[in-house]
This record gives sequence, C-alpha cells and structure tokens, in this order.
Amino acid sequence: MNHQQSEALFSAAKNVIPGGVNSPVRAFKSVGCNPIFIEKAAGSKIYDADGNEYIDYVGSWGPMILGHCHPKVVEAIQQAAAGGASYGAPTARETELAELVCQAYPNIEKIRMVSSGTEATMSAIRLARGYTGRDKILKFDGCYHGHADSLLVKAGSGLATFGVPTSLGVPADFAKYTLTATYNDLAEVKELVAANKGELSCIILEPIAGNMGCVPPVPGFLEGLRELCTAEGILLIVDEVMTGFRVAYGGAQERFNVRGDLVCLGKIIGGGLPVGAFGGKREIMDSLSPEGGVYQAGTLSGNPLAMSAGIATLRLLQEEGFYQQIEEKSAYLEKGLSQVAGQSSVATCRQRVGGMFCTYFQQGPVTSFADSAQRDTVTFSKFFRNMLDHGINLAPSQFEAGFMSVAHTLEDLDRTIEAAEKSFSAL
Ligand code: KE4
Repeated sequence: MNHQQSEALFSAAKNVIPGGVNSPVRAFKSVGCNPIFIEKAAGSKIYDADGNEYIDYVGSWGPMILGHCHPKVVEAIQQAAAGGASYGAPTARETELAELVCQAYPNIEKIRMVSSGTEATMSAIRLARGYTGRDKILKFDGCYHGHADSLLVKAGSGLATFGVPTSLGVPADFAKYTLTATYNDLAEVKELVAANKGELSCIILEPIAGNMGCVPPVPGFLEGLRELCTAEGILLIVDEVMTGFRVAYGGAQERFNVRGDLVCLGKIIGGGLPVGAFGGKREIMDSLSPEGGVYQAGTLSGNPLAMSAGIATLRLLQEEGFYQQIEEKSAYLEKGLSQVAGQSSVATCRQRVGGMFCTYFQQGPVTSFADSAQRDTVTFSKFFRNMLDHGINLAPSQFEAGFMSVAHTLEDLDRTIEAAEKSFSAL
C-alpha cells in the first residue's frame, strides 16, 4: 500500500504537534510503523490520505457503534449546527439526552454532561471525595480512566500501599492517595479496604477492562465489590465510558446486574462528538455546584451539536434487535479468527464481551494486567502491520480493545478473516 501522503502529513504534524498526534496511541509507536492519516469514513470503512480503504475495528475507540457517518446522526449534527455551535447556556437537548441516559441506567437519577471521559472520571472522583469526606481512592492495575493526575498511578513498591505516579508531572503526594489492586482479585481489595478502614472515598473500575485488551469480570468480582462498598460506605464508581451502550443498551451494569453509586459515560453517548458524563443517585449528585460544595464546570459541557449527535445515536440503538446484530457479527468474526489462528503456530487467545473484543498474542485466559504481561507484542505488531496492508484497521496496541459496528457486513467479516489467515501465514 502507498502511504506517501500519510508520511508527508505525519512529518508536517510532528513540527507543530507533539509526536504528530493529539493522543499518544494514534502514533502507532507500539506497532513499528508510522500512522495513517485519515481523510474520511463511511459505514464500516475509513479512507486514508492516500485513498487506501480499510475495514475499521477502532471505530474512534468505541463511539462509532452505528458505523461512520450514519445519515441520521449527520443530519442531526447539521441541523443543530444551523442553529449555532454553542451558547454557554442551558438547552432542552441537554435534558433530552440526560433523560435518555437516566432511562437506560436506573441507578442514574441525575447526570452532569462534560466533554470527555477524563473529565467524567476526574469529576466523579472529586464528587466521591466531597460527598464522603474521605481522600483515598482505589483503582485497578490495567484499568484506564483517562489522564487525571490521581488516576495516572500504579501500585507502590512492596509493603507501601501508596500509589506511585505512572507519568512525569504527577506529584508523589497526589499519588499517595491512590491505592491500586489486581483486577478480578476481590481478596486483595478486601485486604486494602481493611488496611485503610474509613479512609476510602471510592473504588473505580472498568466493569469490563477494555484498556488491557478485553478482560471480563470473573463471576462474583463485581458483586463482591458492590457488597464491600455498601458495607464500608465506599462509593462504587463504574466507569462505563467504553462499555456504556456498547455491550448492552444499559451497558455492563445491565449485563452483569451490578449497579454503581456513580457511573461515568462517554464515547457512544456523543455519537463521535466530544461528550463525557457522570451520574448517580440524586443525594450524591446534588453535592455538585451550584447545589452543593463540590465544584465542577465546563465551557462546552452539554454542547448542542454533541447533544444532538448523542440523542440521534441513542434513539437508533433502541431499535429492536440492534444488540443482537452486534452480538451475531462479533461472534461470527471471533469464530472465524479462532479458526485461522488455530491453523497457525502462533499462541493467541480471543476474549470478547458483545461488540468489544481482543486477540491476545499469548495463551489465555487473561484475567488481570499481570496475566497480559506475557503477551508477545513483537508478533502482534507484525500481525497488525500485515492486517493494515490487507486493508484492515485494528487497534494499534495490544492493550486496546477492538469494536464492532452494525455497519460491518458479512463480506467485511469474511474479508477480515481471510486477511487474518494471510497475516498469520506471513508471520
Ligand atoms: P477520554 O478522556 O479519552 O474521552 O476518556 C478516557 C477514558 C475513560 N475511561 C475509559 C474506560 C476509557 O477507555 C477512556 C479512554 N479510552 C481510550 C481508548 N482505550 C481513548 C483513546 C485515546 O486515549 O486516544
């Protein structure tokens, strides 16, 4: 494939944008080639600056569950834009999207719109701290909740229960309020909670870990966390930025029937435009300014165009059989990939929940970040490049999930399976 235009655009971008990208994973650093620059997209396809067509399984990292450029979403955005891009004042559309989300998530009685998943989780944590009067938080290794300081933290060394920063610029003093535990290890969480009795404001987790591939919760894990948080007066924050409206209309909480005290959303609820949100019980949410003392704000929060795109998207997701289609397409692809991978000598395993999935280049199962450390990222990066050459756009990292859209056709899936067979053979 010819990538001349993308190469030239990448060189120009690097002169004025750090790493040539506005989000690190887009730089293709872990897959040993330069990124493709996208010019347009439609349905299941994206098209790069050299005119190459790809079947897309990144889907803007989750939002594009309808496929790109769904006519009703485009029309909603166009109509909204004709009335003005932003007012900095309340609109009926914000209430309409909020009502749609509250109807889908019974544990969300009130919700605040923001402009990214990071804003949603950062604000939810501040709210949990303000509501409980406790400073410490607990997260899980391998779970990513955006780039707020208190969340760029990993487990401290040895006996220290304090977190240590994973990024320069995060003061050690910030990190010490963040405890980390092993995903799916309820016993470890119980130990940490007991060692920090009365000091934890919240436990935040991805109900399906989509930032270390695709790691489902083991039976009893979510239920155990729910019980523990209730008993200890800790708020359970379920970060459904990726899983919300992805694995079911009511997200992972509907699928696993475990409800958080606070829920973070993003991606799909913006239909591709910048939206995040956090919501929960009225008594907690009313602690937020201007009602309560927990401050949070945003110039473009509830932006009319983003609200319109989100409303149009959710209405389409309500259509009969939508998630059945996603399930059937995803299961078909998983089966086909398993068959071709089984003919290869390369060790792989596939993990999937609904329309989010990951092929690990290692033996499975993968239940935690430590498990996933054995993955063969070198072989994965060769496979990624082979698939790209065959016109298949996968997530450019072994630590990311892939996403199905309702626009993917059987022909797309068969082409993907065929490309995988060739890509495995060329490893
Ligand atoms: P944003 O700030 O990127 O909108 O959302 C942060 C976030 C929060 N919670 C979860 C569960 C998330 O997956 C994310 C962001 N997801 C990544 C992809 N795994 C965004 C892609 C990127 O960083 O460019």
